[in-house]
Amino acid sequence: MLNLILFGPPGSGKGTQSEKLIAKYGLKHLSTGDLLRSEIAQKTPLGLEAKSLMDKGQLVPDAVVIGMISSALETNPEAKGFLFDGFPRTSAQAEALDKLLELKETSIKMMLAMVVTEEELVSRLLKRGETSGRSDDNNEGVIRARIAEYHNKTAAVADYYKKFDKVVTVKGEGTVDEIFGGLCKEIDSTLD
Ligand code: B4P
Repeated sequence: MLNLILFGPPGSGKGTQSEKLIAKYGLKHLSTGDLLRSEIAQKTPLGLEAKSLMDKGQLVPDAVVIGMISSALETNPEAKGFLFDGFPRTSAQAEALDKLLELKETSIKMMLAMVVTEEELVSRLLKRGETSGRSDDNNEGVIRARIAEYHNKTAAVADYYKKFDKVVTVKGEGTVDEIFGGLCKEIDSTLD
């Protein structure tokens, strides 16, 4: 199985690049952000709890997202591989993911970490907020809180995978196609 993590701060292009990567490599896309927004749209109790945290720019509890990923892995037994987008976001999530994959006798092949400056992140997210209807995108204070959560809790996830020599950094600024080219080059080099 080809299991990849697409990693980076909010607005680094994870969702954008995921669409292209799953099409090229035939992977199943697992985005915890998308799964949470689907719960919110259906007004489930989990969605209501998540919305109040997401609207403040905070992460939702580990147990909630680990549970969602666990059931998504169970419901896709035929997948050739998974692209994890926006997950894991804490060290506890990373450890849980390793255990879940071990049960399926597989593991993470590589973490692709996209690098983008903070000002570019804020500008992209404010721009998306003009049209997306996402309440976490239309307020600069909330966007900066999300970036702070990334530095406080999520950046350490890259250190976790560095211990296993699984992290490659990729430039996350430029055109969408240029960035996609950089990601594919790294993935293809592990498939040889
Ligand atoms: P996510 O849905 O994961 O969203 P995100 O990090 O904000 O954005 P993403 O990185 O996917 O956006 P993209 O760059 O593609 O998380 C939302 C919230 O859910 C979190 O704050 C948290 O509360 C919660 N959550 C999710 N997962 C969690 C977890 N595991 N644990 C706990 N909580 C969790 O797009 C940004 C914009 O940039 C777009 O408008 C795009 O068009 C634009 N863009 C992309 N590439 C560009 C380029 N090259 N040039 C210019 N613009 C570009």
